[in-house]
Amino acid sequence: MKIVDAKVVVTSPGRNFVTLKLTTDEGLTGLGDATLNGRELAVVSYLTDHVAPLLIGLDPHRVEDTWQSLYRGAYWRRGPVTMAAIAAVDVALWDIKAKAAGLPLYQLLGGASRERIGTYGHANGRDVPELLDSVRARLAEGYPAVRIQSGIPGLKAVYGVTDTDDTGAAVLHQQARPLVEDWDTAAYLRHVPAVFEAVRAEFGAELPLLHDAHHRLTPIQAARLGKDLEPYRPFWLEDCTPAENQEALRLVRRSTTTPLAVGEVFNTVYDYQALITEQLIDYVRSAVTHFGGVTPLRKLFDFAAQYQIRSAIHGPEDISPVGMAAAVHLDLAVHNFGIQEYSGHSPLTDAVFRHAYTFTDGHLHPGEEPGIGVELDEELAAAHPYAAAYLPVNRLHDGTVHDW
Ligand code: KDG
Ligand code: MG
Repeated sequence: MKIVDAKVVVTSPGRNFVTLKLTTDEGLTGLGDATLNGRELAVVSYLTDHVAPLLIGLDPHRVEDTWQSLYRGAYWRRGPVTMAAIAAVDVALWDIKAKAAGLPLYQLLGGASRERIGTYGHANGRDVPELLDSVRARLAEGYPAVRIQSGIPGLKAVYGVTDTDDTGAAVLHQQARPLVEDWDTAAYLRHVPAVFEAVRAEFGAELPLLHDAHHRLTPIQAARLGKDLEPYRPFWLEDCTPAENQEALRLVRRSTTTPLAVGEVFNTVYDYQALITEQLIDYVRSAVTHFGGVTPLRKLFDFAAQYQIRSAIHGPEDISPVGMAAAVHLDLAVHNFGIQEYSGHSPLTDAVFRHAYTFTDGHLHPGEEPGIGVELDEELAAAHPYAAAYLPVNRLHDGTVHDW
């Protein structure tokens, strides 16, 4: 079997998605997600100009070899653009291989290690009463665990709150310039423990509660927050410090027993090396889409498993249903699965990407269709063309740019 066509489809059924579609001489097709939120067209160029021509004529069964040749052959390794492009190829090849075998992808990854996949949903509110309503809504939808994000007194626009709608889904900013949010770490650190206290008082001790600090704190601030949250037993504190500095988590880890999750902006295993071998974290959060695909993410999970660290694949709305499907197959197969982030997609997005995975009672299952189980409606995709959109930037009260 040979690859005869490699096509990149960009569509915006409410937000931008980049999809690679490979076709073989036997008529089999494979899909891969290459969406890099806010920088989509850079990956489109990487794929169309530099990768697609190399794929024509290759045997699609050679998944590992193709991955290695794209990773090592470029010489310029790593980075989100490169790794999103390689991820799309990797997932499309796994999709073809599994279709050729007549099996859902999870069977090729070792088969099911569990019956279904536990998720967490997003609850958010501009203030505590609104957040409590949002938690109630997620529980009514069946979510077994909830990420809580709240507005901060004195701040106008805050991550996870003002950029989300009442279903917890992130709202797209389709505009030529990024939205500006504001930030005050001291106000945040004062407020978050009170938010946890209110949610625990309303929903009890058992509900798993997560929180995302979105890379905004210094190590000592993160240590303070971890300690302050301990009485409320969070499921995890996510991305407490900027991701580039692995050493920061040594200080945080020494100071708190609050479990730590990181990795949504990581691209390779090298970003995790010290974090895993020194057991500084509890969950690895990379997405199939940004980590180079199923092939390296599976290796990461096996590495993490040696240190009792669990998977928690990144799953916001900017991961397309193609990336989500790949994640759900991997979740079902790996032994050290922890939890899957899941917000779902709009009905229009689900129509563009018809998928076999299901979400029932707060749990996902990849379904039994051969491959990853996603079909792209190219006509509908073309009816919703790319629209420039940016993630927000964050500024302190004096105008200084802060991590978003
Ligand atoms: O594109 C940025 C989002 O993927 C990110 O802000 C979502 O932090 C996020 C999460 O945990 O889902
Ligand atoms: Mg996050």
